[in-house]
Amino acid sequence: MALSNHAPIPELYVSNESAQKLKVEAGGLPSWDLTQRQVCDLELLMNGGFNPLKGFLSEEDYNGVVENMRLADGTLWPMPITLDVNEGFAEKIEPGQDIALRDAEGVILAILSVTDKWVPNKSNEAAKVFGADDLAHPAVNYLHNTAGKVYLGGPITGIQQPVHYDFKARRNTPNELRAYFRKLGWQKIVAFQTRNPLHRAHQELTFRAAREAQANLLIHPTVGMTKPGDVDHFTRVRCYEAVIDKYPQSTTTMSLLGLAMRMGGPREAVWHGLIRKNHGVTHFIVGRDHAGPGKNSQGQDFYGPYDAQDLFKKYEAEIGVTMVDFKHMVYVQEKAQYFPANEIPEGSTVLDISGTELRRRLREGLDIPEWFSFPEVVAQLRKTSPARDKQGFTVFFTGLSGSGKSTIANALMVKLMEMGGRPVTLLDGDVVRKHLSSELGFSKEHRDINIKRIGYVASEITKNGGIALCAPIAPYTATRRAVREMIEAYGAFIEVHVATSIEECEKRDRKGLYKLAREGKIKEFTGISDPYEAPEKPELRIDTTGTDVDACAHEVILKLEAMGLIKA
Ligand code: PPS
Repeated sequence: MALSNHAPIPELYVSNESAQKLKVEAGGLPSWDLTQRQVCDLELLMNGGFNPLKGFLSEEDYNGVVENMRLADGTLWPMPITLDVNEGFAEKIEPGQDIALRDAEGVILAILSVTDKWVPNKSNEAAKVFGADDLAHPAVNYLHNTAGKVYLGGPITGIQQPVHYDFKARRNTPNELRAYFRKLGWQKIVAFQTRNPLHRAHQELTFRAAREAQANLLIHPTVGMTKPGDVDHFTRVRCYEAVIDKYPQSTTTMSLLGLAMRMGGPREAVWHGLIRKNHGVTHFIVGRDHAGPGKNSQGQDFYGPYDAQDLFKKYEAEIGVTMVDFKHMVYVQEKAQYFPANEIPEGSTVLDISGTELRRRLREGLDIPEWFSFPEVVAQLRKTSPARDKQGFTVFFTGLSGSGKSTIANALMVKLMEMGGRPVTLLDGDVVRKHLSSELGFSKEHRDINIKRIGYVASEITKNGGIALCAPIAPYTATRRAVREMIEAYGAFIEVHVATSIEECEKRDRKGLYKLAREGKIKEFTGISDPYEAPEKPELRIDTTGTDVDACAHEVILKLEAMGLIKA
């Protein structure tokens, strides 16, 4: 029976009393520490956001969902909600067993009664659910590189909600929203899903949608996991709060949804519709490229711009939510007003700023016009994306022992300190080995641990707006790439290959180590008895042969200037 948007929706929680008892009993069960994404999924399973699911999918339901978007009983459900675990854990678990599901702090949130255990065909899942087995898709990358190899399925007994310390008052369960709508007598509600800050085009679009549907408006942003590289949710919520009072209070409300998005385009739009239905919504806005993951490995869009609308429309009756479709909104200068892209008056001047252009303007501290966004929103965004010359960054020198890395890094440090403005930290190879990595040797495994420690410290410095200068040998390409990824989440990473030849390094032999290495008295010595994989495309390559240190450090300064990281 279809639920009215006011009636309560079934939850998977047990009563408070039973929860206390269960929690004690669950202490003795095998337990699984949930990943961040699994905590998001579990919360929506337990509070009815994923109704009619009663737990993590069984193998039969999973196959149906992957192959034709339906559970085994024929119910429409487009997204596999599975509990992925590693092989080591899976070996110890058999169907029929109960397991305790814990959050990152070890709190028991639920019990899973395992009915199914199987090894999924991930390539098939990627191709069917996301349209391509291509690692450029964030959910496909997650599936292959983060998710465990084995899936466990079965019903859930909910013990308690995951604890959120952030924006508590803005988070609502489906039943809380339903009760709110009931109290206010809202019959028609149009929801707007977003993972981005709201700019004027979004406001215009949501206004128009509410007007067209003659409905109240629910701004329903996702604050679980979104696309890697998105504006963090703390900043986004501050932006939403800055905009919400520009809406009429009597017909608009905002609530945060702790959903872990998959960026699955068309299938995701259908899923979003079902989730909103559970939250008591009657209409849902599906815009251009809804939940789009960006470009594939061939540089093309994964989905067509209106594929999501087409699929939603096809299943609209079954979803039980009316789609409000919207074309991309653009600003028409002469009218000083926003129009859907297909309704632009002839001969008018259209203004638009893409997401990429917005990020560039924020990075470079350039103007963001008022027709595009609200000054309060821009101010929040500028706080988290200061201009490039105010952001943290890391200069990572790599090269053979004695190539001149430390010497150039020291000279560079002095020059940057002379300029002032940001704190500078030098993580020199030798110094790190003394203070951070004193127990490590020079095997590949130990070198990798050493470099990842340096990368972690440098990423923290970069995140907090400082400059990290690193000068280890760092002989392995893959490890350097991992460090780059850690740092680029927060700021620029400049790899400088100090490409002084092995002959020159050995000739200098400032520490006498090459001689000992040749005599076999030092084992695994880089360049002599251990490999060095030279970077193929570093931001800068310097050969110190015949060039003085000052000139080398100056080359780095010029590079930093060209990248906008320092101002002359
Ligand atoms: S690594 O590979 O990045 O972890 O190495 P790193 O931490 O930079 O340490 C290199 C310094 O340790 C000294 N040393 C050796 N280097 C290479 N191979 C072997 N087996 C070795 N044993 C000791 C050497 O002095 C390096 O210092 P630099 O400043 O590079 O000359």
